[in-house]
Amino acid sequence: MKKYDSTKIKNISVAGHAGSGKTSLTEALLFKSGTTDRLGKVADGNTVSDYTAEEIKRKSSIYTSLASLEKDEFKINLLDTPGLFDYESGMVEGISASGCVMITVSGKSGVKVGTHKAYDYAVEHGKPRMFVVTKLDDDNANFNNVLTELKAEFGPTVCPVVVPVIADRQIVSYVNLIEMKAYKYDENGNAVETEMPTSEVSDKMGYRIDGLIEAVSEAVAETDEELFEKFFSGEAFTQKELIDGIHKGMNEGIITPVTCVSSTTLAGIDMLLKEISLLLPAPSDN
Ligand SMILES: Nc1nc2c(ncn2[C@@H]2O[C@H](COP(=O)(O)OP(=O)(O)O)[C@@H](O)[C@H]2O)c(=O)[nH]1
Ligand SMILES: [Mg+2]
Repeated sequence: MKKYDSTKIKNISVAGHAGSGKTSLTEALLFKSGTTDRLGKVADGNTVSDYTAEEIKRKSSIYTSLASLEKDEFKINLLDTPGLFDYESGMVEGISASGCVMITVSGKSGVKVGTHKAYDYAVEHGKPRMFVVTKLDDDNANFNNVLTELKAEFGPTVCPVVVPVIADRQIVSYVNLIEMKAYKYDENGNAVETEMPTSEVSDKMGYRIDGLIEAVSEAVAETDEELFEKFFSGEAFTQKELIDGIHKGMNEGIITPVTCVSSTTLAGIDMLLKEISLLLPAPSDN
């Protein structure tokens, strides 16, 4: 592995309720970035993170484990923390050692005690945070409900940056609200650009895509006086302004981005890797 200076290293802890998909997400990120050549499963006891005999037996993380990947010019260190309450000290250690916290929330079961714990520890330790809604491939996943819950529980800093487009109860594509582009995923989790949803489709989802794009700009406008003026003059932000604004807003704790994935089908994992590289802080930011 190359040597990296501190501006090019990102230390991220993966925290959240037990069973919300932290270990599977870590595994998916390692695989999609080309760091590993197979996608391990918690149930099969062959993930990078849960490697001790006891963890394999319990099918659950007990210890915090470190995995690294390379993306763009960055070295990304992922600290997969245990979510079980008995091992809570592991989560606290992981969060305090990292530069930011990726909080997993199950797309099926939503916000739980462990979600609040992870968020509160992150705030307490002054760490920027983001939410990753997992398990979107599951028939019982409901992104809209989880997003509504996140906004209700964690307030107006919550800002979606990737959302699924749902028609006839199926996910047809994912919209990246920063790029303003829609992607479909093939069976290998590779993205193919597709058309943005029509307003008819958007109307039925419980969230309107144009409203969400506007909300991202509004959140970014709050991060800087010049951007605030630009927003109110009705001018659209460039992609760079959106990215830099979210990055700054995260560092100041006034933006908590939300993205969504399936660690099983790998849908959304490439976008999350991009967000890690573009939005999340490096140690030099602090
Ligand atoms: N269908 C589906 N199941 C998932 C996904 N991510 C995790 N799971 C399952 O959810 C359970 C808990 O996942 P795990 O990664 O161990 O969660 P952790 O306790 O937060 O580390 C396991 O049975 C996983 O196979 C996903 O994206 N889709
Ligand atoms: Mg785990």
